[in-house]
Amino acid sequence: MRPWPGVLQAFADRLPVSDRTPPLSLREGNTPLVPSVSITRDLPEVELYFKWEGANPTGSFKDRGMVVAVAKAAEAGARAVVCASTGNTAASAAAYAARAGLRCLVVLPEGSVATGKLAQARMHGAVVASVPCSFDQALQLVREASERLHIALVNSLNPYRLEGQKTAAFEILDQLGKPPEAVVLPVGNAGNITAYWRGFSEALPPRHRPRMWGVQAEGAAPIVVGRPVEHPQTVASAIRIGKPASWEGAVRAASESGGRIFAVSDEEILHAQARLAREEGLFVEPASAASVAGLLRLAREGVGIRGAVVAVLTGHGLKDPATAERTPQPVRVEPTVEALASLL
Ligand code: AN7
Repeated sequence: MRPWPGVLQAFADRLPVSDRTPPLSLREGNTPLVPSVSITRDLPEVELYFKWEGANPTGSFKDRGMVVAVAKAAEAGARAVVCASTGNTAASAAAYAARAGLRCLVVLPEGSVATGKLAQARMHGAVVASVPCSFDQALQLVREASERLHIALVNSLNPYRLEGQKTAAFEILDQLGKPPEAVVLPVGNAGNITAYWRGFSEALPPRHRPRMWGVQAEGAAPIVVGRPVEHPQTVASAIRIGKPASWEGAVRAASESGGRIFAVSDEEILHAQARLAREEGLFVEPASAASVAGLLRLAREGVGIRGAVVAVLTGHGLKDPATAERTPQPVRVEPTVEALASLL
């Protein structure tokens, strides 16, 4: 087996790269497509798979697009990159900037970023600015800053991000050996659903493309309610976004594919997260569990679902260890076998 080279090299023929693009790679992509062993039983006519994007180098799907965006920034002679982030974009930007020898400025909404993501940005040497505003305001701020300070913007407004992220669709087709009937994924800034739809549209003729189901959190569901949400609220901090940058891309993906964008409650998200961890062995962060929560909601509503369905698990649970606080505390016992036996 040849070693996996990473997204830039593996998909060079389908990405806007050339001989002049630096060969940046943390061996991102090629993430497992894991068959469901338990949740699939709730969906009798469905073959359910999880696209496990938490297996990427920084623990989220952002690495696919970030490697392209940072390599192109380096190719263009940039010395620094900047992004606003609910956390994962920042962690990924910091890692790839470190590897490429670029400076990195990340702008985070104060108090809204999970501990693990913040730790990543700091460890990778990014300059971390915490601003007392929402993610949406932070994104507006970095748009202006990138123009005035001449530093490369690596949010998904950067077209190279979505180009890189579309590669997950190519991998799913390869791993499944056929197009799935549907793909379900969380929607925050709406870049990922836009990118998946682009990938499937490039790879498949119209009638073979999967339905795209995008899931928002009820307290942060601007696309579902049809207008921006000024104070988005949800336990899933990664998708606490009130004015998605790729709003139209998400709407188009859902409508052209015969899918839809809908919302689930925080309770449904946490329930799905617990089931993934306890029944499937997959610890995902809350935002990622929205995909499975959405699928279970569709099943309850009696939406006819059959065939191969892929739920995208966008980020690793270790990024947001606070969610484990809801589970039983460790039990303090004496260091004896008898004490352990009494626990079982
Ligand atoms: C785990 O890092 O927006 O709909 O700034 O971290 O493409 O935004 C993260 C988003 C889903 C939503 N799952 O994807 C950021 C950021 C996880 C995420 C999403 C995010 P988009």
